[in-house]
Amino acid sequence: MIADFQNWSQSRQVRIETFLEERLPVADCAPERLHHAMRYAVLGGGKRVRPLLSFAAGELSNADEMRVTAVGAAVELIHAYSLVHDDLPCMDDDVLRRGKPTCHVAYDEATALLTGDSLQSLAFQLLAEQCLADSAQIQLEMIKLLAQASGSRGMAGGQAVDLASVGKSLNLPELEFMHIHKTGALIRAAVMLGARCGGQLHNEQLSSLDHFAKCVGLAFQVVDDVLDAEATTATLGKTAGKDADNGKPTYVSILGVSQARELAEKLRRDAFQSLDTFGTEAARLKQVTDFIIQREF
Ligand code: GRG
Repeated sequence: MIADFQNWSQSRQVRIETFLEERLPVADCAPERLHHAMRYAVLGGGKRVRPLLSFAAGELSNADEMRVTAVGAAVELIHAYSLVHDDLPCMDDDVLRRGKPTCHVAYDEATALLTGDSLQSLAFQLLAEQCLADSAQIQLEMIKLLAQASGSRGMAGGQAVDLASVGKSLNLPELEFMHIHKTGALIRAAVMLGARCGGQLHNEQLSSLDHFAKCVGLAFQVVDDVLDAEATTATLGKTAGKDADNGKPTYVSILGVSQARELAEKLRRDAFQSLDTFGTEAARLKQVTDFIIQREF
């Protein structure tokens, strides 16, 4: 079972990498520095958990793999843009990402800003270029879904709340609100977009899947907070202990490590329960969830 998941995830990671490699502008095409930085920020790193969720959710609706590859790659481009901007001195001011210098360190701040902007545009270009669904109406809904998940009522909004929370003490519901947006919105989009690449699911199935994705998004962040508190910079490939140093409220600062781990386990149970309606078809989604919760970086 473990070997089976490794084979499955590696083949999808390679597919995403190849697709991104081919769709990103070549580095020797003008403006070379910007194109070089875009490739630097996206290729050759990252666990690609969001595309893995898209592929696994796509299995629930018998989705075409090429469609899922396009949506997984688009989500990954939005994710890469968010990391580049998050690392900037005006935000988290970090020097290490995926085990290498952050984009603004390797290039410069202005290039990093433009890199994030261009990756975001490329994500939507990919969604517009590729057939993603059986009807144009569904395809438009899918593009809107990613736009909403990335924008001020999704990831960017969550980042705004995060920046405003530095040095403040948040309670658990406030922390949850922040992470449902900052981290959770894109994870939810990855799941829902993957599923929508295939045959139409019932509304009830879509809402169960959305609840699953919400739980996984929160569990992802709880684990991220535990890793930030417990793992080393070498393992993480990014600066460990950053949240505490920056005076940011986290699940660990509010609950402590042991209760934070219990919360991740509770979210896992809740997530799995909402997949009951799909029976054995949801096995892959459960495996990806466990990969997210058991990850060490
Ligand atoms: C700048 C608009 C804007 C948003 C930034 C998501 C985010 C918002 C910032 C990232 C900062 C951060 C470390 C958030 C915690 C959760 C997270 C997204 C971790 C990194 O994701 P992984 O573990 O990274 O999937 P890899 O490198 O594997 O892709």
